[in-house]
Amino acid sequence: MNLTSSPLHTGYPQAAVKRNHLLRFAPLMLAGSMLMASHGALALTAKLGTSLPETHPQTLGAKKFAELVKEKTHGEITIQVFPNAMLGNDVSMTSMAQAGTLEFTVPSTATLASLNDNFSIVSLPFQFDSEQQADKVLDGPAGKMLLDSLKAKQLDALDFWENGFRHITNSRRPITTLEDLQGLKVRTMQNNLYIDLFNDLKANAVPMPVNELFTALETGAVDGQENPYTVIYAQHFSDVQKYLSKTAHAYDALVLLASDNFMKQLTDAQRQAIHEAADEATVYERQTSRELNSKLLDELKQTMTINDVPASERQRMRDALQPLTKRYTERLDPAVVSAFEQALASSRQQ
Ligand code: EAX
Repeated sequence: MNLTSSPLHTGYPQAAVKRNHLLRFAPLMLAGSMLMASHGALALTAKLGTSLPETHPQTLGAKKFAELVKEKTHGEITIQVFPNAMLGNDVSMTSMAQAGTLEFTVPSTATLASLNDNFSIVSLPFQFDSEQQADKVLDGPAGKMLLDSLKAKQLDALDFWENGFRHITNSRRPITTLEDLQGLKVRTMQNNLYIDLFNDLKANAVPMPVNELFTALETGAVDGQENPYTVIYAQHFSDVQKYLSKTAHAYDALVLLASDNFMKQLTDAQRQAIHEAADEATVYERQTSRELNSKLLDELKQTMTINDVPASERQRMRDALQPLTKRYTERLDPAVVSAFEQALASSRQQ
């Protein structure tokens, strides 16, 4: 099987050029960044970087978003999608979007916790019972508080997308009890909550970008990792991991981010078109993620030993993580915590 090709680090392309300065650029520059759109308006080229391969819903959703933006702006805005961490990893691409040197990216909420600790509330272990509950909470006032908070970080957070429930894979043994995690070197996202989560479960957390993970698993630098089935499949982790244990220990959301620097240059109509395209692409991305997550298990069973984790053991993991949940919740904005708790409670009543 063709293993995950290492991302071609082609360096990142030219910065998004500012509309009001473009006119001073040489015609050559105009040829690269600005073309006359079909009905005479000036056209802009923007770049969207994802950290996951072409086949993952994060990138499939990005391509749908780009298609919808081109259609809704009548060709005025063309978004080029660069998958597989070609432009950088979640952390570096988020910084580039803040700086205005990348127009769009789609990191995990775990990455955004470094910009605003309140995003940790999404990553709390066993926080959500289902994708539908996550949609209700994230698409409501509680989720909007998080998205709106990024305006202060030069980011226009457009929508929550889905990465999915995260499960543990490793090369040593099936995880069927809390104790099975002890001593395992587990790669985590570069996020303090995930690092603490696996250390509190007596594993050894090893944070690193997802595009470095396949090699770390292949060389045995780490024993395991945790991700939704779509990432496990798209990154070919099944080639270098024997066991997949269905812990569903956390739900991971992504956020479609626009650089505020880019959005400020646009007309109201173009911004409206981008928000509409984002909303439509969100429905598509979540649907694609759920369809794939439901059928990939059969695919992964071909090469991996897959086990359920008894509810009693998942409860023991949850109990063991209570101190972490309390510690992180106490650090967050009480208004955000209260909004999430209300949204979770009302979603359980429906
Ligand atoms: O962009 O880093 C990870 O494990 C995440 O699942 C993913 O890459 C989100």
